[in-house]
Amino acid sequence: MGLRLAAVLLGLILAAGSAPGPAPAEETVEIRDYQGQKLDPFDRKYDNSIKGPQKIDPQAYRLKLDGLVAESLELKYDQVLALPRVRKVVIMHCVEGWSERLLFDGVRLKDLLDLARPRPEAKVVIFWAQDGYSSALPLDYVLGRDLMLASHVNGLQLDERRGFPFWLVAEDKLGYKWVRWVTRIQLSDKPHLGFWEKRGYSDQADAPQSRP
Ligand SMILES: Nc1nc2c(c(=O)[nH]1)N[C@H]1C(S)=C(S)[C@@H](COP(=O)(O)O)O[C@H]1N2
Ligand SMILES: [Mo]
Repeated sequence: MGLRLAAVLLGLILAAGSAPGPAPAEETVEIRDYQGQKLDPFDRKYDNSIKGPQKIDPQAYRLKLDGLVAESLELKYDQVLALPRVRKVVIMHCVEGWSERLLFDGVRLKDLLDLARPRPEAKVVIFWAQDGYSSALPLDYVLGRDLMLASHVNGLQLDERRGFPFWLVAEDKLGYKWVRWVTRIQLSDKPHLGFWEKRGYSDQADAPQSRP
């Protein structure tokens, strides 16, 4: 093998080695066991969402970032996915008493927000969804807890039921903070009561610490 070819091959191997693993979109088999942890299934029969599953056209979809930001943005699905990918097992607790342990792939909210640059007055992050649903979290919490916006669950791309294109992984907060079908992320200096918060559910929404 020529030296030149060897160098090219080495370059390819190094590039492959530094990639964050196989792109989740290429995975077709659901992951149900991850690093020794049993995961709950991607598919579920029930859906408690206010208007049921949402159909979003991936081509027409734009994620809006606006409000108290230096630069308002509209990002395509692929532009969001081009950010550094993160993968994590997280448990979601619904206020009704059930919970789900799932493997999430997505991007950091911090990386997304960095693109729009929140103004110093911004204190609250409001997540809006295709079905008109919303919920909000303190900016400090979103950044401090290093929350992610998920595109995949158990290695599979989100679907109409799970929340395609993006599902907020509101770690340690109750399920109603986990906004699905996210279409807009708005920065504000005022508290915002979301769909369930307006109907009397806690805006703090702390989840139980663990699941038996
Ligand atoms: N856009 C949107 N996101 C939503 C909801 C909703 O109705 N609309 N329901 C929330 C609630 S209450 C829970 S527990 C989780 C999971 O809801 P599911 O049980 O209907 O899957 O999604 C959350 N995200
Ligand atoms: Mo819920």
